[in-house]
Amino acid sequence: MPKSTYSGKDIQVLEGLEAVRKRPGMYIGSTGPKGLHHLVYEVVDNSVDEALAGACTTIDIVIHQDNAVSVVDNGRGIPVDNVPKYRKPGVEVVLTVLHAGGKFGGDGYKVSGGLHGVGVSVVNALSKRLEVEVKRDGKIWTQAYERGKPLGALTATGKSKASGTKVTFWPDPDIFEEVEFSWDTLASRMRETAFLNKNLKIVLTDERELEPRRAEFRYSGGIVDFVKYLNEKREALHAKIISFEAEAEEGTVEVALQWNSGYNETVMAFANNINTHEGGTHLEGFRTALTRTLNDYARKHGILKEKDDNLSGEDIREGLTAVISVKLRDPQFEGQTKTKLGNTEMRSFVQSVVTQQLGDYLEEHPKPARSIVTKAQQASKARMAARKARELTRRKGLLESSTLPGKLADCSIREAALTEIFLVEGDSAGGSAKQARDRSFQAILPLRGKILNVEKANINKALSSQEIQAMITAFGTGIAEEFDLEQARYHKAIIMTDADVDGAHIRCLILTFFYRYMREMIEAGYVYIAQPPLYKVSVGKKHEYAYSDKELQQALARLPENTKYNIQRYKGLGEMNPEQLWDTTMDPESRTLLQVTLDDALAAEEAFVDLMGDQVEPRREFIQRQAKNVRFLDV
Ligand code: 0RA
Repeated sequence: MPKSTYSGKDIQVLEGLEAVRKRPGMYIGSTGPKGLHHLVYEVVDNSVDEALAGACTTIDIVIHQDNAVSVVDNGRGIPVDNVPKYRKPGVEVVLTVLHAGGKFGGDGYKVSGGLHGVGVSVVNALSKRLEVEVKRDGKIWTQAYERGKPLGALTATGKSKASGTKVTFWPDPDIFEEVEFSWDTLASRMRETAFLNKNLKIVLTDERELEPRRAEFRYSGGIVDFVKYLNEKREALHAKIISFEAEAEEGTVEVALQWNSGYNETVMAFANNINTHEGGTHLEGFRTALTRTLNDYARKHGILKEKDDNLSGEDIREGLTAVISVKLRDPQFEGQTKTKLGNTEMRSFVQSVVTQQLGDYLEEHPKPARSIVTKAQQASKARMAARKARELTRRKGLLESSTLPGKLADCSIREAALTEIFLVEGDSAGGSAKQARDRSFQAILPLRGKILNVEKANINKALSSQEIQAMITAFGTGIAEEFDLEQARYHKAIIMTDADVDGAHIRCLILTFFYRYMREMIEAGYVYIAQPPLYKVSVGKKHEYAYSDKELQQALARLPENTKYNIQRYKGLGEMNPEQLWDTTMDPESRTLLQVTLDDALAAEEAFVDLMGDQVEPRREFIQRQAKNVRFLDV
């Protein structure tokens, strides 16, 4: 009798994929929209690795009508010959063995680390169906899987002179909360990927629309085009983007930068194409070099006098838009979200490259050099004035019994991890919220009307706004360079505004403030948006709340036929009595909170500039683009 060909290796493989299905969060972060989109990134990253190896020029991504996604590349194709250890074709190993993706590759720079690089096998495990087609060695090879298990062997089904891989997968509805891909999320990620891989063509097609939507991303300028794009809607301080690159034993570094006349710093750092949100050694090297080089230049040319203090890093980075991209062989990712580069050799490498090349640039371009230094000097003056003003407020505060804002109704518990603060639009809703709250752990800060748009103001002006001062003192963290997350007095800051246009505007203003001055609060997951109900459906004495139009339809559909009902549409928080406000929006047992994330830094940055910036045209375009998603408008 022939022995079974089923080996211990097969059992290990099945156990591996079972583990992924049991705890998907461990592999893709979540089973919400973020995790769902991660499936696409995982496959695309494998294609990008082919591009990094110089073997792939085009990646095609198609969202199909049934929310299946295809990723097609013209790389080398996943190897089809048997892997001795598994006695199975490379394709099957890559698709069923955890972390097998890079095993056959050379030792080039790979997209890997953090949640990335978990392997295509994870996508396979979390798909109700997956089909792979490989063109390689003159043939077309195909295989299909269900929930990670092969339905048959890899088979040659045709001939082709081309090479490449096509993966089509149907995310498993048993795993994901909702299987619905977002065009905006995918498009913005693919644009970013294209910026980071000069000349790589990425085409995204959405077949769910009557008229398929298509976008093509290909940038011959790479990260220079990235900076151009980020600064497009801003007024540049110098016309040409400064850029340089270098390669050495440590790896490669590319930098592109341009200052604009605004007040914000937009510096994005990547390591092996991964957005290192938490920064790391490459960013530290960049910052140190930037500060030193500009101060040296300013002194050498007498723009800074002997008696003057050095310009601070923050002053120098005011209005700076920059992209730093390093590639290295063995990236170490650290930090809470594994997006902080840890390789120490990158600090000195980036620092010396930037010091050298930025120094040369400044010497060769005296006009932009002077504008940049002058702008930093102005920032420095404004910051000093702001600091004085702040010290004054603090001292004044000390003379009073408490430094907390008068309008704040604080909670009694002092343990920050257990407490929350509601930022409420208007004094009247603030009043209801104060009555409704559980005062032991919920604090209320009413904000009057439209708070200052910090996108259009420098730090000095921002700090002189009363509402902004109130928020800062209430949170206890300080801002900008003095920001300290540890000092946060609450671990939930919940924005609670009306469900109308003004409410949306105020929410946007508050988010802009967080984004520009307390981004770490968002990164730490401390910022939330309250979800008041939109409707109340009453039948006799009973009632039910609906939080969306869909929920309203569902609630109505549940009613027995010919039932008389009444629908109340809530426009303002003030229309609810305190008890209703508690039940629907504030009670942790029954409420829904939306956690604000910085998932997509690029999309966030864009949206903030579009919505809150100086120019009207981008805002109009944004609104027109989003018009189809608008549920209702108040007139
Ligand atoms: C393993 C080894 C090699 C390439 C790949 C996997 C590969 C995986 C994916 C996933 C999507 N597209 C892909 N393209 C390639 C190296 C191949 C070689 O050395 O010839």
